[in-house]
Amino acid sequence: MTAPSIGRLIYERPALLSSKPTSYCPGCGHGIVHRLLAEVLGELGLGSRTILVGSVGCSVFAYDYLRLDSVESPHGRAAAVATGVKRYRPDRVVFTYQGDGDLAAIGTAEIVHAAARGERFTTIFVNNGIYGMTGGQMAPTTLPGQKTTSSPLGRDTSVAGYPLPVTEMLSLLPGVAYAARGSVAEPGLIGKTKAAIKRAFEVQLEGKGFSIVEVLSTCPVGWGMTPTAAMERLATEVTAAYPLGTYVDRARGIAPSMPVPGSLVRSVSEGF
Ligand SMILES: Cc1ncc(C[n+]2csc(CCOP(=O)(O)OP(=O)(O)O)c2C)c(N)n1
Repeated sequence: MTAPSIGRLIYERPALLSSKPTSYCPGCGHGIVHRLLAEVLGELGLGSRTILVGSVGCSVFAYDYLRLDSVESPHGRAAAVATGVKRYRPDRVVFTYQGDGDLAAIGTAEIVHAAARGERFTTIFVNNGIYGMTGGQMAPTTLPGQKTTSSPLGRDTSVAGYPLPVTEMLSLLPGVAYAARGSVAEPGLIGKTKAAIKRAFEVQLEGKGFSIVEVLSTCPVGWGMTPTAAMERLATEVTAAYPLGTYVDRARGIAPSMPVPGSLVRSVSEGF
């Protein structure tokens, strides 16, 4: 642990967070999420038995920043790799760390089917609404009207469709034991996001099924904003489109308010 003092603030680096400077831009949320993971896994005493399954995107070097065993996966395939790792080593705690381009575009099939199978790993899904690493192109999560390098006039839903609400969609699947959406927009929300990440790992330890925490995050460079303006946009416009909270925690009796597929079939047939 190091403890440099910044005025009255004491910054203690969690043991699972490396001292290596990251490649992240000023105002990017990946560093905050890394720190939350290091804190949670340290507090749960899981550092020595956790395997990070990395992905492709700005967080591709996460294995350098988190002091964990790790496996790197091809773009979008983290859920498939994690499936293999967890099935081979069920004694290990396994999680994927994926951006929205990785998880919600090229990796949609992998994440949906891993969740449907109820694979017993955890996914940390960092949604900054854009392809950050490759220069800020439109992602499936980009908001309607949002300008990106591949939608310079703003996302036109008549051409590019509507954003994918990944956490809402996955929460309908019975294999999903826990699904929540948090944010890095301000300290109180970061604390709640940390609690959600902790709960997701607890659910994995209990062997309940798949668990996911989506974390709404920023990409000031890709959004063409200052870090401060990006945080404000995250707290307002982005959060309005992607509501925060626990969508499913089946062990605690929190289930989706929308009918799950089985009950939908029943209620439709009963209704007619
Ligand atoms: C098979 C393949 N296709 C495309 C790419 C190019 N590529 C690298 S990162 C990336 C997007 C990553 O965006 P996201 O997952 O949202 O993460 P971020 O960089 O925003 O954190 C793409 C398309 C690649 N590396 N491999």
